[in-house]
Amino acid sequence: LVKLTIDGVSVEVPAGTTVLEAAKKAGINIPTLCYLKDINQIGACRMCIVDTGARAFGAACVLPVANGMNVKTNTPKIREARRVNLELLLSNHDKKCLDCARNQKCELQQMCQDLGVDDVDKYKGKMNEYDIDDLSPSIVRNNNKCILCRRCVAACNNTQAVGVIGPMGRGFKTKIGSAWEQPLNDVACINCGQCIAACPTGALYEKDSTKAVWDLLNDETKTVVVQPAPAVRAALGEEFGIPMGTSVTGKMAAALRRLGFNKVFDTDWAADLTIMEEGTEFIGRLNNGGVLPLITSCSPGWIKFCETYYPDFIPNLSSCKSPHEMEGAMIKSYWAEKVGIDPKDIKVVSVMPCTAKKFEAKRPELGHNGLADVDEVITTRELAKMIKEAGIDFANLPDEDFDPVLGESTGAGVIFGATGGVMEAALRTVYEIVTKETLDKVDFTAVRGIEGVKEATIKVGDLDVNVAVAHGTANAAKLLDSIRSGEKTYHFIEVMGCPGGCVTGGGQPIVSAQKRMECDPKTLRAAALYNEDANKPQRKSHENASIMAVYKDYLGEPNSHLAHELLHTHYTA
Ligand code: HC1
Ligand code: SF4
Repeated sequence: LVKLTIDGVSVEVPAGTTVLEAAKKAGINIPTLCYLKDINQIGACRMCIVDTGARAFGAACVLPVANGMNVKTNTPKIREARRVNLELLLSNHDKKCLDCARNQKCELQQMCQDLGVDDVDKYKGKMNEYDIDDLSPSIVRNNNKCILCRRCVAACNNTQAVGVIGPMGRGFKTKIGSAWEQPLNDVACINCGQCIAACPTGALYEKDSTKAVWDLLNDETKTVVVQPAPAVRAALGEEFGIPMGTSVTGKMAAALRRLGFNKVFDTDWAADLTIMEEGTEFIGRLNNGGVLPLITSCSPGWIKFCETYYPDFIPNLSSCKSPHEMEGAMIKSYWAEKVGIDPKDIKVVSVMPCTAKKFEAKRPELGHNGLADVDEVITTRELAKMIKEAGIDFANLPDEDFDPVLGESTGAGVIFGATGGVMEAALRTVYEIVTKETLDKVDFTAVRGIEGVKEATIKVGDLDVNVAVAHGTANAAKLLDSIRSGEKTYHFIEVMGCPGGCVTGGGQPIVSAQKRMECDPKTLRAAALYNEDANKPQRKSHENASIMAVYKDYLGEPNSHLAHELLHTHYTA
């Protein structure tokens, strides 16, 4: 352990700890802007400067602790230097906070307030003026709000191994953009939104769909049906001051009903349906010498990554549509028929933790009879915005249920939202179908947790099934490389495009860099889902009575001709 003093407080921390982390341990928050734990640690913005008695101030985020170090984080000189830093950033920042997507959640705004910046125009002068890039179906980039911290660049490059954005130009003309100044829509962006999650300001945000959804809700000729994704319930409460890690399923259903949706269904139902389809596909590939490993296909960012960067793995992808697309297809076929509504008059809105789902919903192959399976996608953040706009007192709502039958799910559907959840849900069903035995323990803990790549060997009857789980496309790339090189062989793989899985998708409530030092949203939000799963009366997809009834009355068998027509798709290299 290393012993040092920070602002007169003595601290003991392991060697290699940064001064920033050591200070946090001592209850001292050093301001940061470019720092993002485990993602961007470059000491560039100079907001975290501290005085160690050395000739120059050091950047605490990259400064390792040393024995006997005496650190001052809060001297008049340091405070003044930080204020000047902020004032210089503001001199080239558009400062239109009132209509900014990040108003009240902006780290720059918060810091100006915390550090007492009282003249935002102190260094008024020439400013860059950039066009807003809003051609992507998922992501909007507004460089007028960019502070060049490079957190988005690190997320895109390192966490996602995509690297389609980076700094360009020099000096005053430096900006973040794509090669040849192309819009994001014209480069190989996978729409994951991890750049948004990393951005401290309003330079990156999702393409707004709330206006389109309000219009649908006001259209009396349409039946508007909503379905929230598994991960939304694990984080929506955060937008209303409810602690991270609290699942708000019942309040969410109540809020959706109060917003005026005609039916409040649940993507978790289709997650159970996905397990029936994908589990059957897996057993079929095992028995018939099909292409293995089978790789899950729920995450549209991952799908685009595979299509773009690893097209040789396309035959490995499950042909299953993602659950919310399946739900949309079933709403516009099975349910429409049941209630006697023309599918043309039904509009399906998905609430997703994901920005790539906006892109996915527009894929022309994801529809039936000329109708898209899903009409609009809003993120968890956009849903929170709509709830606030409607004046709904979310925190005090009663718990309500989803509507039957496309709102009835098992615990297996719930855990889809966390990395490893789809694999665990599939194993619960595949095991029982293959062995015809009841599982003693449905928890497959080996595939839980936030390790980048998880592996397990599961005995299913006579067969040792090798499974792997990767989250974040950089981890997926590592996993695929190990298969390509012949180093690893697997039967079944789950990939989710975002680190942590959907719970920390690009459409989830923003967690500031300071908060990420205190807790890990990946773990806390996942715990909310595992807890909900543990308390569900049914925890295996094949025990979902409404799914079984739909097979009996409508689809026939899993992977039937009709199931293929409605619930499966193909991919393009
Ligand atoms: Fe996901 Fe999925 S789990 S992809 O991670 O398979 O977004 O939550 O809705 O469709 O069910 C996201 C989450 C979500 C789908 C499901
Ligand atoms: Fe990169 Fe994902 Fe952002 Fe696209 S959406 S720029 S792939 S981080």
